[in-house]
Amino acid sequence: MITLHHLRIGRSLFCAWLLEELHLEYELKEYFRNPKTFRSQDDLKSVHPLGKSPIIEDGSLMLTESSAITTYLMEKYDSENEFHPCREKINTWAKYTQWLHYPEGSAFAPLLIDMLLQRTKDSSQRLNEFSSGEIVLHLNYIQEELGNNDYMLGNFSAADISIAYVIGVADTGKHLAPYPKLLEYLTRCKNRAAFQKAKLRVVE
Ligand SMILES: N[C@@H](CCC(=O)N[C@@H](CS)C(=O)NCC(=O)O)C(=O)O
Repeated sequence: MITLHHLRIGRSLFCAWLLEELHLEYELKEYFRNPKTFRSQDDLKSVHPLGKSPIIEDGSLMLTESSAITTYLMEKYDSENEFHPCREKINTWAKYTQWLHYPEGSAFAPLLIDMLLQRTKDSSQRLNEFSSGEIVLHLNYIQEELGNNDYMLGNFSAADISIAYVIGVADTGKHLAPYPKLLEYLTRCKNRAAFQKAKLRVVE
């Protein structure tokens, strides 16, 4: 059975969401952040040297990085291509891959900087200018690309789990007011039965 190592609060909820979409059974192991630093603690670091979640174990495999975990789960458990396009449809597959990696690779960094600035009440002008400009750039891009579709590729795919995570972070940072379509998208994603199931089990 798969084990999901979940640091409260964090993005491993989104990994649980994918496991629920796939109807996979999983054992959940929970960890808590240091209340002062908000970082992970020795218990998670004893599982993996980075001490960052999500981490999954599946048999002898231990895997980190949300997008790599998604790719692995798709390869192993989505043989009917319900949640990811097959590689023969190379252009659709390439766009799927872009949306899968874009949140961690590009869109999350300015949101993280902004989160840290808000949390520490730091007012570094340079960081503020960088993060606010980049956040607008990325949110405009995602909303534009979503267009009138329900999901990034039209139908729901595992890449939506990556995008919904980053849109959720933008929502927490109070950046979504000018982006009604992204707010609707986030609600649509979170209303999925599998997300609701994951949320009941994986406490944020
Ligand atoms: N790029 C990694 C990021 C993992 C990560 O930073 N996870 C956060 C939780 S959302 C974490 O474990 N933070 C604890 C720490 O860095 O001390 C991924 O996509 O899985």
